[in-house]
Amino acid sequence: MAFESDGGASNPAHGQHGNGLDAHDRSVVCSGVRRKAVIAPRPPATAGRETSMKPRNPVSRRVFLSILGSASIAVGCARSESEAERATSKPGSANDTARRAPKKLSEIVIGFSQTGAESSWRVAHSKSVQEEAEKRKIQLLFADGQNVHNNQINAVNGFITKGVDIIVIAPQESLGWKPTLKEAKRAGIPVVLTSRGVDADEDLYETVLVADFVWEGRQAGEWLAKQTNGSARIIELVGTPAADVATMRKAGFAEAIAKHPDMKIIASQSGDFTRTKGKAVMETLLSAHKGEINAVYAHNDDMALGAIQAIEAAGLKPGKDILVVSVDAVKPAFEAMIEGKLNATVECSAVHGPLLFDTIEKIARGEKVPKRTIVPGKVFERDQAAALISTRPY
Ligand code: GYE
Repeated sequence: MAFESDGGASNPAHGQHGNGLDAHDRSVVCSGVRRKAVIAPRPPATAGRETSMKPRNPVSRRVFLSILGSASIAVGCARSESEAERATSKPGSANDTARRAPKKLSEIVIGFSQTGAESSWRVAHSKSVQEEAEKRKIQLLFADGQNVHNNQINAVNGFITKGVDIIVIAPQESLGWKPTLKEAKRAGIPVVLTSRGVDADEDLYETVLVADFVWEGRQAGEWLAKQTNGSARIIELVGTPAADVATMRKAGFAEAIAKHPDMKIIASQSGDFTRTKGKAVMETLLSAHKGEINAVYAHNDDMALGAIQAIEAAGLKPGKDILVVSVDAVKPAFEAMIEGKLNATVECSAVHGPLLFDTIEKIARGEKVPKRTIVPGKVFERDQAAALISTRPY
């Protein structure tokens, strides 16, 4: 595929919202002059499929259309796919990626399938992506999967049918993506994964932007080992079991505590990355294991915050009677650390927007991007919280 760069000469004064223009006949204002930009049609993924860029539901569509400055007009506004290319770009096997028309960055449309809004981390992640799209004046269609795998599959299939230029997926579950990714590949639409990975061949997506989830689990385990001198009876609050992040945070933690025979996981149960479920699970486990528990490892801050409520409701002191360590480093976790209720959190950056759009722009310019980019994190302890809370970006 090939896109053209804007040369960064966009003019925010001309920004529009919800234009709902057709792919074959989209007008853009170039340097104050209204012109017809010929945007070549994309070859359909399947015969008879809709190729129009017109949203089915214009209300749900977030449009950030960039209007170009003069520098980019010369190279961008009037380029189109040649007839010859059109004739040869027909759907084929997954290896047969369709040829795509050159486009300016301001003309590309990104379909973003988000997991949902299960945690403070996720809300911050969505915000970061949406704000960056707006900043760069790139159109972003946002689909909230509401934590239902099939919603995400349907959203991505819809993006393919609409003919978006790039698909971004923050997958709730790692399995079940292969047919949809193959379909995207067949349609020549690059796929970028953010926040979690999928269980599929690497050639079915361009790149994945994630943290080192095993490292995060290991950090939590090592921190707890140090605090307890290698002796603890632990409740593990697991994230969404079908997500790679949960499996990996579990594995990293297990690896760290395996070196300490007196560190035992009494119970390991999913709280689905939510505060409500974290609380409910912890309530049950506190009464099932009365007097036994002295540590909680939660795969995210939200579940830890729910567990803290349950511990308090049981008349115990979180952070003291029961040590609590989790992952994410969201602001509410810093507040809980300041209150002495959470002991430590392992940072997993939610600010993916700038990196994501740098990556998208590289892909759009035809540059190679690494298959995997690891967003680094660090461990924050209770004592550091008061000094650092104002610096937290999410
Ligand atoms: O840690 C958690 C969430 O996929 C890295 O998902 C993400 C995780 C994050 O809801 O809070």
